[in-house]
Amino acid sequence: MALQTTPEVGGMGHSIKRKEDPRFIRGQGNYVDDIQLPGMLYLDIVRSPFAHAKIKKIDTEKALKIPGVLAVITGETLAKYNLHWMPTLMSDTQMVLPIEKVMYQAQEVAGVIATDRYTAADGVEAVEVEYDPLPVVVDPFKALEPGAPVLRTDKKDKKDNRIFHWEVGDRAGTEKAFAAAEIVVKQSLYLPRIHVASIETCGCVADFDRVKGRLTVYMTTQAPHAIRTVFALVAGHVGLSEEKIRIVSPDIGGGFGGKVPVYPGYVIAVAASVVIGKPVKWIEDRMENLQADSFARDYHITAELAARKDGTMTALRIKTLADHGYTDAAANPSKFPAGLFSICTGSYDLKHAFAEVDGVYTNKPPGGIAYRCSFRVTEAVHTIERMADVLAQELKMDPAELRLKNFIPAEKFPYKSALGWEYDSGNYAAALKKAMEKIGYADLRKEQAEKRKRGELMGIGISSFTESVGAGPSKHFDILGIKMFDSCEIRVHPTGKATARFGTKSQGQGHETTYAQIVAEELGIPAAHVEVEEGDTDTAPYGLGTYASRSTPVAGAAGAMAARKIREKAKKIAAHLLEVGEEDLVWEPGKFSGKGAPQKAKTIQDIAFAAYTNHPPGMEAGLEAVSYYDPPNLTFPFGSYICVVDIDRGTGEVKIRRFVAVDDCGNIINPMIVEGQIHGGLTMGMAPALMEEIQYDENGNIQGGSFMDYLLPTAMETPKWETEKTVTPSPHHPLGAKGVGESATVGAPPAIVNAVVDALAHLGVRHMDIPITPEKVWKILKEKGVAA
Ligand code: MCN
Ligand code: CUM
Repeated sequence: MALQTTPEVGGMGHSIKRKEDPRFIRGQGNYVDDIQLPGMLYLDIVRSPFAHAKIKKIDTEKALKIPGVLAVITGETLAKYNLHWMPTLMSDTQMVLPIEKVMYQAQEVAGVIATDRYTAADGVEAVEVEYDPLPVVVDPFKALEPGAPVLRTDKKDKKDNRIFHWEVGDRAGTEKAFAAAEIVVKQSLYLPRIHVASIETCGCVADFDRVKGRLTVYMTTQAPHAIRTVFALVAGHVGLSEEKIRIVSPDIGGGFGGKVPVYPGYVIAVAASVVIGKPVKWIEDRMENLQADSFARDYHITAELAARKDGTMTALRIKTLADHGYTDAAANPSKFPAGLFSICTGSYDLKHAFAEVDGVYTNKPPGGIAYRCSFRVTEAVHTIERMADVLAQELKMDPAELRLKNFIPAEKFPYKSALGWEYDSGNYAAALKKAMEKIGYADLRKEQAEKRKRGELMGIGISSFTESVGAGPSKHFDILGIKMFDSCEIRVHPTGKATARFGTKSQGQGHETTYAQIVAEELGIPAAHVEVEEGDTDTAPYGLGTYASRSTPVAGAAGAMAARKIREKAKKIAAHLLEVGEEDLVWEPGKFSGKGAPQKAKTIQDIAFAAYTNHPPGMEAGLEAVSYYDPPNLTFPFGSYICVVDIDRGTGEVKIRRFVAVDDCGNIINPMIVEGQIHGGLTMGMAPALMEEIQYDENGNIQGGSFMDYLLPTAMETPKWETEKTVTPSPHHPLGAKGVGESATVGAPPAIVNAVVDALAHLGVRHMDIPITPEKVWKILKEKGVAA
């Protein structure tokens, strides 16, 4: 895209430095835990050591005797206000605090309110709870067996542990295609439970003002407006009505989806503040964050891919068991219990597909999908990109050749997929070819063949993913009935500077910079003079928040549309000032001039001043606009990643030697920020591919509840990422942009797995589940007799 604005204005395409960084780099960010209010109390939470147990007794006496402990809140306390249960985003129900039984290890059992954090922790130690252990269901397959203990005894009609059955596609047509197939490959895959580990854990400061009857909650939320509405719906009956609630998301130290759900801790803090009339702070520690907050994945998948002998894919069939823990608290759009899993046909021109997903209750923490993914796209992409390689291996075909053969051709866009999506634009072959060229694909294959002769293990893996991000359109996407649009309000001040407010909330993505660039692009006001605000429900227009890489596709579009409304008004003012007709005006970023008379021009700053000092008779003063944008479609960013690995035959360690990522997110607002998103995303894709997993033993004890067992990559394990791009604009987005925030996390894992399997393929290895730990690899090497 040609640059329209100068670097000083800094519109689209300029890598201007992030406005937020001076405060972040200097440690001057304002996070929830930085907030100190007069008289503030602290909440700490008693948690269950058992995964499933009856609560016989909660004895608070000793705790209440500790000087500084003011109250112990239990399920019984909340039940008085009917606040002991709350709805989840998937219209299931979740305990705030239990009365009868606990359903997973680390579940909230009681809240202790004290004058400082340490006393609150002492209070937690002193609360005595008597439990009576119940049979634990950990395995989702066993949970569905007849005779399995029914977990949700609170649901009177519930006779089993199935949450939902969901299916999509043409079952009969797909079966026919499979029956007629020349070749069928089948593979089971497991994407384990993982957990985002943002630098900042979750927390809030709830501040109820008894005089005004007003509740302010500073909290780590990616969706402040939606949270305000949920609070009003849940607590309206105790007097918290929506205009009396203010949610403020200050700076957020990483969200990655984990800060979308409502956690019991927030509700307990709010209830405590309302009852006591003082501000109450609750901040999770790292182990609480890992053990009790929303998880991701936990998908048990069986996939079948049908093809012709020449490698043409003909049909895809997928069956999935989704472990949601004790309640379905997934952050999904309401009508999509399996999120956007139906993007599983990926980048391929598949005529027939059918997918089904069953959601299951187990004794694990609730949730689903919170880990840098657009509602289960990660699981879908992993499946199809793995299956493409399984098929290539079966046919002894090069995996790049197989992909190039099956890609949806560039001229077929907009493309209607077998499972119902309309892909907006794409050029998949161009991205893969670019990646192959950059990495030197042909030479690497030669090197691999030579190394194999010498017994060295080297593999090359490809992933050509398609993402679907930016929910709405609101006709398909809603959360608890709230339509998924987003918003922007721009005010241009008399001196030509602007304030722009959005319904989203940055957690590190750089919105203060990129949104300012959108306004700069559309109005020519330098990005440096556009102040961006988000996250305060008292000031920002209503929006659905930041997740599913929707900020650019939806709120960014709203920004462009609001700016265009301002430009329309500015044009009328310019015509008045220049004494010409509107039709005789030409716009270039930052000014209107007369047709054929460029010396007669009025800058946006001149016009802004006039809007308050000399506006045309009959026109309202001021220069402001608001837009609520409902996108006509999702955007479909894509890319091709190629990974080269070397495997140590002595230790089984996988070393990523090279990783080339070619991404296409349409027109780019800030190339440097996009590159940063991709670097971070790739590291966050490598993590589950090689390291991260949360397991439970048969008693439901978590086996990854601290950083001692839950491994995160550091700079040491992170390779040098090599990034490239192609640009295929979105035809429906006002700026031609697509989202990019999750692309790399979605695209990277299968490239890494495919590389490892490729290194071991000649030994008869066809698939490996993530995380690919040295131990797993070493066991294979040992078994095949090649361990050094
Ligand atoms: N961008 C751009 N040009 C494009 C697309 C995006 O310049 N064509 C810029 C945007 O303006 C924005 C950034 O890239 O500054 C990401 O934009 P977008 O793809 O719209 O994603 P969101 O802003 O909606 O961010 C959400 C996404 C998600 S869902 C997760 S999870 C994730 C991710 O962003 N969490 C993050 N990246 C993260 N990065 C940080 N630092 N912290 C997180 O918690
Ligand atoms: Cu699923 S993580 Mo992001 O969509 O906030």
